[in-house]
Amino acid sequence: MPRDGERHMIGEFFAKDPAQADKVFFGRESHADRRGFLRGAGLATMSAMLGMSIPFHRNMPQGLIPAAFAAEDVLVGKDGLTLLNDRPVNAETPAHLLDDAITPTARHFIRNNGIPPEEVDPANWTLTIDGMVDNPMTMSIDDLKSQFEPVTMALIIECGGNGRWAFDPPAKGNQWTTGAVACANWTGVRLKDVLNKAGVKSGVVYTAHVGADAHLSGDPEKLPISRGLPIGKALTDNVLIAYEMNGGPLHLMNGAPLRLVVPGWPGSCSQKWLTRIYLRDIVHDGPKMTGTAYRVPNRPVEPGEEVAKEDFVIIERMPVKSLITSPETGATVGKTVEVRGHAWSGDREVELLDISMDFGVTWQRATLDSPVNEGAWQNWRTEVTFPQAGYYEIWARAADSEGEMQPFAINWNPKGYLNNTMHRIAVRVS
Ligand SMILES: Nc1nc2c(c(=O)[nH]1)N[C@H]1C(S)=C(S)[C@@H](COP(=O)(O)O)O[C@H]1N2
Ligand SMILES: [Mo]
Repeated sequence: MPRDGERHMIGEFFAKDPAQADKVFFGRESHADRRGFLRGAGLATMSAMLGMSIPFHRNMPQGLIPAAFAAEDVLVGKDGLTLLNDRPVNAETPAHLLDDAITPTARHFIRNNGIPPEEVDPANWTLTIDGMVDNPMTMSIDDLKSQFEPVTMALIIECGGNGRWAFDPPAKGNQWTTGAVACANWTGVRLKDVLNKAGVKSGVVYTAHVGADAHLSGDPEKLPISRGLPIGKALTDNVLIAYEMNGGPLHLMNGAPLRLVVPGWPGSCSQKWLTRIYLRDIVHDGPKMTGTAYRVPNRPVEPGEEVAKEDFVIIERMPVKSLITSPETGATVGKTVEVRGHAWSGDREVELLDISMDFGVTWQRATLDSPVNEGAWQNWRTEVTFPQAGYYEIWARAADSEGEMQPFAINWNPKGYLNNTMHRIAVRVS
């Protein structure tokens, strides 16, 4: 095994400068070029780090980081997640492991932009509220618990890039399939209550969030990510500062001991390892708020189209979407099977969920539960009877209270956000 520092080198290189890393290791000039392979200096470096040659290096898919470099210990306390990157740690949950109405802590996906704090002490953790407030405050977690009404809610966190793997031309970043979404039970206090106690000054337009994780470069002056919310969103009832996850402590990778949970908006709004929120009279301009991060074009664009920076807008609510969590894709089932899953739509309610087993020619309506609270996903189920043995696909399609329905074709955008195409699974009927 390579030494610890080296082990992370490749992952870090890809994280910092994916275009350059692609060029060095795979000889690709652009992400549209799928013919890249490991060669030249890139191959030499990788082989040197492994301490031996890679006989089948020509078969390695573009961008593949050898499993030998992936730390085995980064998913402690997680169950069955797929590791997409080990520095920063990014791991998603296979759809069939998201079958529970409430996602167990061990199955909540992980999306890190930087390096999490190694140890956290809930007893000495503080949260500062400042910026444009009447009374700046610094509170311990015990202060939060004693001064504000505790609330427990089932809340969805979904990464803005969930589904990015399907983009063609591909988009840089984590190649999430369907598993960067979860709905855990979060206990905490309302952000609204805390901000109102601090006193929101007139003229405030945005919040700004700060966490205790470190930038990948190790530069202590840099934050890996600092996003914010329009003040109107921050003052809604289901935005929580959470100190408990599923009745227990937060998992360290999910932001222990304190985080924001902003359901229905890109997961990046839900700052982990939360230490500070300050209020601003401008749209927050922290890392990953500006440029094209978490932004989409203000109009539909052609796949591969170049979009001018000024035509990008900040993503707010996440679109209508659903997931089939049972059966597991690829399963062999009997002639009649219960199909079930979840559906959600940021800031809205899902009104119907249809499934098809004949490639979208006919659809059957599933039984759809109401959300247990605003910001939770909705469970659905239906029984399907197949006409005869053979290969089938089951497709699921949700529509929400505004009539927005999941599309079949991807709504391509340069950064690979908001893919809410229908979920498809394969089943074999014996
Ligand atoms: N401090 C901090 N907060 C963060 C991030 C991060 O890298 N650092 N990642 C954000 C992103 S992009 C997402 S999608 C969610 C993921 O939350 P999870 O890792 O608990 O699933 O956390 C958000 N909060
Ligand atoms: Mo994210």
